[in-house]
Amino acid sequence: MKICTIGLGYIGLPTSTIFAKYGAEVVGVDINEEVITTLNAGAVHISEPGLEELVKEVVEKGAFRASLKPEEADVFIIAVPTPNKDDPYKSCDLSYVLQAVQTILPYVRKGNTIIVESTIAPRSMDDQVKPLVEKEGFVVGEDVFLVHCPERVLPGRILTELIYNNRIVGGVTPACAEAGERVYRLFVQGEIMKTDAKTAEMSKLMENTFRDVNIALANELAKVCNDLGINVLDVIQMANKHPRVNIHQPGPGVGGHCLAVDPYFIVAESPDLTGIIQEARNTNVSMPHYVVNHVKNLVKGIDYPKIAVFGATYKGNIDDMRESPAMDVIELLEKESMNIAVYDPFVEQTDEKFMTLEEAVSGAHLILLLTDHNEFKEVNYDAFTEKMKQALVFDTRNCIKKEACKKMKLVNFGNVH
Ligand code: SAJ
Repeated sequence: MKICTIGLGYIGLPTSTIFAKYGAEVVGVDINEEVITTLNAGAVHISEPGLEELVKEVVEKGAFRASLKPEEADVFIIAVPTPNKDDPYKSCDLSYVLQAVQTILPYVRKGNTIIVESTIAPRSMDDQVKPLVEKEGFVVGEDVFLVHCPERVLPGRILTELIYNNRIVGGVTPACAEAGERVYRLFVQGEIMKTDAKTAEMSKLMENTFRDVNIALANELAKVCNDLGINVLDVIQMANKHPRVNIHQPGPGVGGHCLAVDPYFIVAESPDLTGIIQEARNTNVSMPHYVVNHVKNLVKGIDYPKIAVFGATYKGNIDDMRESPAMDVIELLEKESMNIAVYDPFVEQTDEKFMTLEEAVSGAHLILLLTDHNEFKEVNYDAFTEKMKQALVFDTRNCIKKEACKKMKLVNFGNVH
């Protein structure tokens, strides 16, 4: 089977190389020339556990190569970004997907399958992608098979989850779903669930919305508990002993290119029917401000306090800063005339705010932990007390152990009130 993938980012590259490992001939297409050169040399431009080794392996065995131009293939897979549009409801910007479809159409032949993996608004396949393919004279479901197969992998565990997660294969017609299943059978060991395209679109969006709404509930609970002088972390621990309750973790907000983006795609389609989703988004978006208000209290009375920020990425143990709430907190703190020193072992120190651990804590009035990297869970915070002007940590992720802070005052969402 020859596969041509469009987009070699966080999803397109791991998907392409897994297909290549499991026997397909894969040509991966991207518009970035540097990405193409890097990959063809067997190196990677994104960090994900195991990916570099896999790219090297499939390039060396000649199963994968990167190119600026698409080629004829049996299967085309589109994995390009779908950001929010700059409109009041932040609707789904489908332009990169539609552009990718246009780019491959000259290479599409009868019998080919076209798969969109990018996360898309409900009805995009039926209402927007299908007409483009029909315009070329193809009958969808007979000549060309059109499928939406949303990716559902967790950054940091992509290569494992690609193989073992259950997979939704949404065909524009039942024959399209059959064709999609044949493609993913090559390596997927989870269940392959066949459905129609619009059900697949909505299922994917709702998975991330479910998580966003649940995190919002935890964040709202944190605010209420702090207001009433109750330890929210104890409350969550107690409540989660109930067999059917699973309250999520409060934190400085929700980031990444999925949870902070996808719920709006549903809202934009049905604004009058999505009160809960909208309110959850607002709650999560409010969290950086909430954290900053607590920081202001913790350093009250200090002129130009130095804040050592631990972590800038949107979650732990990855290098991705997209929609990171930590970056929002940093920006807000700077507006409050504070001296911000950021340490993140996963981020290249390109900006003068980013520095080494030593430099960040030296002379600081507060360590503000915003990302739960493993390294931050293992540090001995007491070792910093002499270097700091004030021995104080605010752990917004509840990940620092009490034993690491015997001399240092440890504040978290449970006791910040
Ligand atoms: N977060 C909290 N509290 C929690 C859990 C998470 O504040 O209890 C925060 C994280 O710190 C982070 C954000 O939420 O800022 C999102 O992180 P995440 O680990 O929940 O998810 P993502 O965005 O890395 O990946 C999600 C996954 N979706 C679900 O778990 C339902 C993944 O399976 C999807 O493939 C991915 O979105 C995607 O691409 O859509």
